[in-house]
Formats: sequence, C-alpha cells, structure tokens
Amino acid sequence: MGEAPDDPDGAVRIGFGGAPVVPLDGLASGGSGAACFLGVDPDLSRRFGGKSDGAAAFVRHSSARMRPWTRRYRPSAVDVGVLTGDAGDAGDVVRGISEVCSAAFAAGYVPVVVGGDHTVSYPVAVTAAARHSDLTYVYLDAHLDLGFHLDASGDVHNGNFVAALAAGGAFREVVNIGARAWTTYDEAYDPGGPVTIVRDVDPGGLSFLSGRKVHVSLDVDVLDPVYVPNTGSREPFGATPEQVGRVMAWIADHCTVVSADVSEIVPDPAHKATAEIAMRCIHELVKERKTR
Ligand SMILES: [Mn+2]
Repeated sequence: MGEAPDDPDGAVRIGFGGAPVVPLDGLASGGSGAACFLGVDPDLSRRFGGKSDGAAAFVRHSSARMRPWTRRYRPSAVDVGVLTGDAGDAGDVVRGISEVCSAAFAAGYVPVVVGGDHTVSYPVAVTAAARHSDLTYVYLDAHLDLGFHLDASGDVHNGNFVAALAAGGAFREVVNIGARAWTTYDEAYDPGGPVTIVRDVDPGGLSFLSGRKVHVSLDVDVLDPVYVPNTGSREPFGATPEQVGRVMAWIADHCTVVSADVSEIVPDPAHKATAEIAMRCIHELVKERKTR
C-alpha cells in the first residue's frame, strides 16, 4: 500500500478527500454507508487514451486539503490504501480490489475505488453484483465503452468492459449518463444486454432509477475538458462539475448506492483541482446515513 501525506495537525495520515488512513483489518463494522476509499495506481487494461499510471496517488495527495471540510461533513469516510504494481501484476491487483471491496462491504461501508484507466470499474462492479442482487450499473462517461465490435481479441479493456458487464447478466440494467462522443451515435454496438443511454447530465431524466440499488462509476471525461483537461480521451461539449454534482446528489437521495469508482484522471501537478472536483462529486454521491 502506498504512503499517504501527513495531516497538518500531525494526528493521523490523511488520504482521499481528507479521509483518515486506516488499516484494512482495522475497519470497524458500522461504516453506516460511509465511503471506504481504495486507490489503484497502475492502469489495468488501457487501450484508449493517455496513460494514467499513478492517478490514485495523485488524486490522494491533491485532495488531502479537503480534510477540514470532510472531517466535518463526512466524518466516517476512511482510506484503506493504494494498490501499486505494474501491468504485469494486473491479476494480483484485480484480486486485491475484490478482497478490499468485500471487506468494506462486510464492515458496512460503500467501497469507492480510485483508479487510472476505466477498466478498474470492472472488478469493483463484478464484486458488487456478487454481493447485491438486482443491481443497476450506472456510469457517467462521454463514451459508451461498448466496443466489442472494434476488436476480436476478446480482451476486456477500457473501451469495451461495459459490454462485458452487460453481457455477463449480473446486472438488472446498464445505464450511461452523458454519452456525447461521436462514436456513441454509432449503430454498431451490440452489448448483448440491457443498456440505456441518458445523454443529458441532469437529474430530470433519471426518475426511472428511483428506488434502485446502484453501482456508480464516474469517468471524469463526462466533464468538459475546460474543467478536467488532464484526462486521456477528451471530448468537447461536456458537463460542468455542478451538473455532475447535482446528478450525484440526486442518486444519493433516490437510490441505494452500494459501491462506486472514479477513473481516467491523468496525473498532472498543473491540474490539482481536478482531484478535488472528482472527490467532491463522490462526496455528493456517498453520504453517510443519518441514524436519527
Ligand atoms: Mn470515457
């Protein structure tokens, strides 16, 4: 597990969005629906876009200054570390993701995996669907990632893993929010399972999701490149952070969020604010449950 920056107060190590870093085996049960962050530093299976190796460490370090606010508004969120390794370790990393997510579920947390390429969503979603029946996979993404028709290799990568999820049959429905790339208007996709596309990044089109259990995946390229220029597959005419935040808040208020992931940030010290945008969107999505 990677190192976290020190808390300015000196009391704890601080991680994603200012959450304290805790050992995985020290997770107390009773997470009460708070976020349990896990970072994944290596790209798992990138076919499209610029490399984002080291994205988790970048997001973690660049969002640490949110601590005074998340300590107040999301006090139970925790960070259990960053998985490291290289492409040759992808199998080990995938197993690690599954183990950590299972431990987070068992302790009552909402696992939130912060990765590099969007393929990181695949093991998180599969682990979530094994634990929760009747789950809907919701992904905010400028692209559909349904590209099995583009290659015959059979490999799962960041351009086709959603087709693998749809065809796998473990999800009630796969729902994209924000597809806008020209490729998303192709008629060639044959995902082999139920896929719904909601092009407007606006809660107004989401009422059909009300009451559902969901896994939510945020590919930051749903945001306009003006806000997140450091992403691998930039598309113009994107959403504002406020639009994404409103969609996340609507999902938090109307659905049961069991797990989440965020990906496709390319580490760049010139754009540290993108880490805070990503973390703020996640904090709109994963609210701690009120006990009263
Ligand atoms: Mn994308």
